[in-house]
Amino acid sequence: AYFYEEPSRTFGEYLLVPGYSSAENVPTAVSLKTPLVKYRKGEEACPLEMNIPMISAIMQSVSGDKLAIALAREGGVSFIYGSQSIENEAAMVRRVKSYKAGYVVSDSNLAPTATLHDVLELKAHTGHSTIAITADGTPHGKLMGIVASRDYRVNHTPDDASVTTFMTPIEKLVTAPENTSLHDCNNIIWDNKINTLPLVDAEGNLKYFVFRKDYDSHKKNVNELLDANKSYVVGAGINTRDYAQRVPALVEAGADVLCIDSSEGYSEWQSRTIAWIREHYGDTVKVGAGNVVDAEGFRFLAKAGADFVKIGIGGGSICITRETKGIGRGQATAVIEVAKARDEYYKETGIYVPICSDGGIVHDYHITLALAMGADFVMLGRYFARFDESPTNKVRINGQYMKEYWGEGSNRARNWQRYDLGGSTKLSFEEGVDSYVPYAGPLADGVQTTLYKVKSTMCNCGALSIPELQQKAKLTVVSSTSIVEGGSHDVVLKNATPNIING
Ligand code: MZP
Repeated sequence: AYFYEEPSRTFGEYLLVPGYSSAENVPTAVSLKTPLVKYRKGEEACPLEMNIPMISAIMQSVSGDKLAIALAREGGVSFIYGSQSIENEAAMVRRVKSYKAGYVVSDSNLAPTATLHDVLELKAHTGHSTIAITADGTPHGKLMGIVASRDYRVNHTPDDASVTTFMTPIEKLVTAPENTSLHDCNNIIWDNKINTLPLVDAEGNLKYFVFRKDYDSHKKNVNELLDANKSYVVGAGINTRDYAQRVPALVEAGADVLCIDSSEGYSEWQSRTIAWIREHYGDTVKVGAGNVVDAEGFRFLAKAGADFVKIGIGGGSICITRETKGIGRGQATAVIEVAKARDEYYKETGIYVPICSDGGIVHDYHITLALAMGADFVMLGRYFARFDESPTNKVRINGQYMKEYWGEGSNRARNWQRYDLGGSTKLSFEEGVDSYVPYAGPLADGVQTTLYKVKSTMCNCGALSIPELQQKAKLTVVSSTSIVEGGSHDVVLKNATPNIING
């Protein structure tokens, strides 16, 4: 047997040591752009990039079409779960792809006293987040006004975290009650010489924006302003059994990227699946593979032609693989080793194969650590399951709102293919649990808060981009005593809420 000299470690055992921050190191200047699929040295741009380094787990309790739309709006990508019939999975992909953020209505359909609610009525059945009002109701008509729900801003300014930052061109923040008529909105905008009027509800919470008529008038047409010809990017999970049927259906439905979903990716089944895709689609169909936890596993999948490689065995919050089978590796050690292998492979071949740290992100700062250790992006299950948009029930337990969250290896998901080792005997023992996670509201709010923290930490490390963070980060292993020191200690907390899992 081979014995590793060092124990394998996980994120909670590391901290970042700050570097020099210049005056330029402010969160709004940080870019979180990252490649999703492989590219060759010298190529102008990676064929598929993300604006934020987050993808959602290929799980029944996480990645349905609703969550996929919400995450795509934030600049990330969901992978629709594959543990369902081919038809249902393809239908989910199709729903995401056919979703349009913008919707154009004719000014003549609106009375001069029309309120925002009247406009929103028009879009209620379509679910669009942006309404443009043009003189003739076509995207090319004269723009009369734009109404956007609060998540609009993230489509257009993905790096902004606050309303005031969003409205940089104006000097003062003017808000109006959400039932102000559009006509009055325009007067307020005009009187105050502002571009954007946030509308708030009775409690003062931001609800919608109304934009000045000529807002973004440099844009060619309204179509462009509404991201209308573009659909959201969405991924989909596949397995190593029915790929000859599932892949064509997902490609036909419009999936932008696929990923082989397996707890153990260093296998002949994965290379056969990728080879089949290359034989039938060449490089036009992008497919990630995994999961692996060492350099050997990475090299195997990179050579097999994977577009990205996922890292992680046994670290997922709902995972009991390590307890059941005794396999796995501390997530931090796995990421560090695979990142080194990715860089070496790039030097040797000129091909950059992005890597994804999958599972085990408990605190927001774990994302920053994973990126600093070399991950190009992270995959999260528990994190996304907590939001409104995840497909599971919201329930009240002991006075607290919770969302259900179960593993793909649990009896509830019965996704035995994910744990399949081939051969005729099907695996049927559980490797995952069925659980609750504390409800955390809308995805947009959660993701923006998380990423603001990530950007702030990056600034503390003197980094304005993920590659710069990877180059400049200084990481230290911490002792168990200093981990205790890192939380509040030796004080009695005023608002301590017992028995709540950390969100
Ligand atoms: P987490 O974000 O909840 O910590 O982990 C999510 C990851 O756990 C998934 O992306 C997947 O790799 C893994 N997973 C999903 N189901 C199971 C299971 O039932 C599992 N064991 O380990």
